[in-house]
Amino acid sequence: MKSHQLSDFYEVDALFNEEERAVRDTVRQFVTEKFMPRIREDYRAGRFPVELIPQMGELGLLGSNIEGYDCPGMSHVVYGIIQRELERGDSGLRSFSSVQGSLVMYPIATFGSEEQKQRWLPRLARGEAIGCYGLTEADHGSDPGAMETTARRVGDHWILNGAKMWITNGSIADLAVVFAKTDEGIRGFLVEKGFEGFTAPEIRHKWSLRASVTSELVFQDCAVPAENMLPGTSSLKQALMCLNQARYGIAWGALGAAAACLEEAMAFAQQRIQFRRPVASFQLIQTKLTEMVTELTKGQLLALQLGRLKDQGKATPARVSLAKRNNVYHARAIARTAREILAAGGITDEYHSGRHMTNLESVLTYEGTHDIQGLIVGAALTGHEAFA
Ligand code: TGC
Ligand code: FAD
Repeated sequence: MKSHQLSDFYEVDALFNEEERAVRDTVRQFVTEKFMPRIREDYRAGRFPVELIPQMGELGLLGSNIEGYDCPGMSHVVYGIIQRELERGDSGLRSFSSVQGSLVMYPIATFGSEEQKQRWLPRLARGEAIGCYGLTEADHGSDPGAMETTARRVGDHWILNGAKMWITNGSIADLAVVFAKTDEGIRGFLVEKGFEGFTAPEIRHKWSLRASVTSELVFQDCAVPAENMLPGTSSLKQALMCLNQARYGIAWGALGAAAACLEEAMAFAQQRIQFRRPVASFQLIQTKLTEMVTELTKGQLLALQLGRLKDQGKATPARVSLAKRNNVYHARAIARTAREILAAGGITDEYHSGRHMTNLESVLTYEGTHDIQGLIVGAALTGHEAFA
């Protein structure tokens, strides 16, 4: 079976319209031609390919579903397809786009002042400015409402103190969207690179997402001008609204990583000879491949229907969490099974499945862990919150 038939077994892509198919092909070509030739070296070096950012902007891959202010204004399904094709390359490439679009441009577009939108959105869409999103702290991950970072109003400034942890893009960002506790509740702030009292040291030596920048954000009496507060923020709710956007993209993105692993495992199984036969001819390998195709296909149907619901304004947080939870979990299982089929070779970077496998460990954890997504769905189903 040809690889596109294998990774689209139920012809789900045939349900795409012309624009959706065109975007899929453009992003796949970009990833194949510009990203794949360099990912091994970037991953080994622990480096994000910043050189590709302007082209991502040109292609409309940054904040593709944000409208106005020179942003692409495409549908949520198109946004999902973009995330899927980026993550076929690497979860770190998709992370960059997720953070820029869903966690930086979305809050500015939704909670920002007219001046903030005009100043930042066009530059972020073009990739001329890079953003990051600071919610998590070292001691407060799943429970961000317990954050300790504070912002105190002094004259025409807010003074920020505290630290955020595990922040994607942190050290390369021109702008950090940071949530902090104030006397009036949790509010969002636009903290700019170079503000006195603000540093963003990079976290090195990761096993996972090595081609993505992860950092700490430290605020020591950092003075942020009053006009940099996001006026539409007043509680944790607005921070959580951003997460719905990014979790939605991840539900699609994980499918890209899974498809890449499936295709790699199948190609290997067909050409690898043991006991005088291709290993693809063994029953145990075939049931592994069947399981992989089954879960990928189910995930694709889930993502597309979620996308159509989102375009109709019906993607509730629980619907988004269900898809993020399911698709990442099964993508991780698919990547592990691919590595198993690749056997010894699969533990080296001659193959990509091992890289996807370790990346997906982060994806399962960030944007709310697998179990937190389960509790979000459980609360919506039963009416009983079980977080504490
Ligand atoms: P809780 O009391 O339940 O909620 C507070 C208020 O917010 C409302 N709400 C939501 N609104 C919109 N969307 C959602 N998903 C919402 N979830 C809750 C809720 O209705 C309430 O509103 P109101 O009007 O009554 O005030 O809040 P809680 O403190 O009990 O926490 C709930 C919980 C555990 C679900 C939440 O905090 C959570 O989702 N925890 C997981 C944390 C997380 O996902 N962090 C992600 C950080 S960003 C990241 O990982 C980026 S990775 C980027 C990359 O590289 O791709
Ligand atoms: P904890 O919350 O300490 O959880 C520990 C364990 O306890 C987990 O298994 C969890 O599922 C479980 N647990 C917690 N609460 C419960 C409960 N009530 N019931 C049952 N089990 C529970 N954050 C940002 O703000 N911005 C970013 O850009 C960002 N990027 C990231 C990039 C990477 C590579 C990584 C790894 C993380 C990133 N994060 C970011 C942080 C991420 O969102 C958190 O790691 C995640 O929310 C989990 O928090 P934690 O690691 O502190 O785990």
